[in-house]
Amino acid sequence: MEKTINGVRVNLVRGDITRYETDAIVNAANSSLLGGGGVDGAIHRAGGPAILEECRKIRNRQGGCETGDAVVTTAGRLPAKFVVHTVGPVYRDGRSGEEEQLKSCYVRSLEEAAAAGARKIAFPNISTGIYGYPKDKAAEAAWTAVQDWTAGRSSEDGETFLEEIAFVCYDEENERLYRRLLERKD
Ligand code: AR6
Repeated sequence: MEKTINGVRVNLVRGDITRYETDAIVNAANSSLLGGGGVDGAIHRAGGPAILEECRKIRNRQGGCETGDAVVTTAGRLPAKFVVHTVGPVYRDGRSGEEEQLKSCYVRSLEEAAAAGARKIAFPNISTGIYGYPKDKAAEAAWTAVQDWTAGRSSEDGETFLEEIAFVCYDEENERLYRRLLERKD
């Protein structure tokens, strides 16, 4: 399904993010930037070694990526131009700053993608796999962060750089949760 918020098209799709045609694909990475399982593994496998090569350079330069922050690399063989690697929080009890960190992942990814010149960006459901963030709470945080960021951009600049933000859900539950949020009148 599709919805326009603050002048930006928001697309909700179910599937494998590595196959999604966009400018920037967001990776749910870890602070080492050296790869892992889940969507991180899938992106490195599909994109090839050029991604890891750039990740190593960033690591040498700045020692990795902190939770809530984001860095940009090539997308290698993927259809996208860039991969934005962000590091979601590991969910503990919901009172350890997880929500702010997760929102920061979305905001920093949007900022980095914008700086790289992307007009379209696709997000996986950051932290909701191996990092154990409850899917309903994560979807709510993601949606709020994206709404707030697009609202801020459009009021400052008159128009946003972005054409499309896609939420690419791998599982049925996430797709259902995002659908409910997009259908909500707010
Ligand atoms: N396309 C879209 N979404 C996917 C794909 C895919 N190909 N594969 C999995 N997902 P996770 P995290 C969904 O575990 O929780 C890695 O080892 C998945 O169903 O990939 O942020 C990193 O290196 C889930 O909804 O990321 C870190 O160490 C969502 O992507 C750690 O996992 C996120 O699940 C990060 O954990």
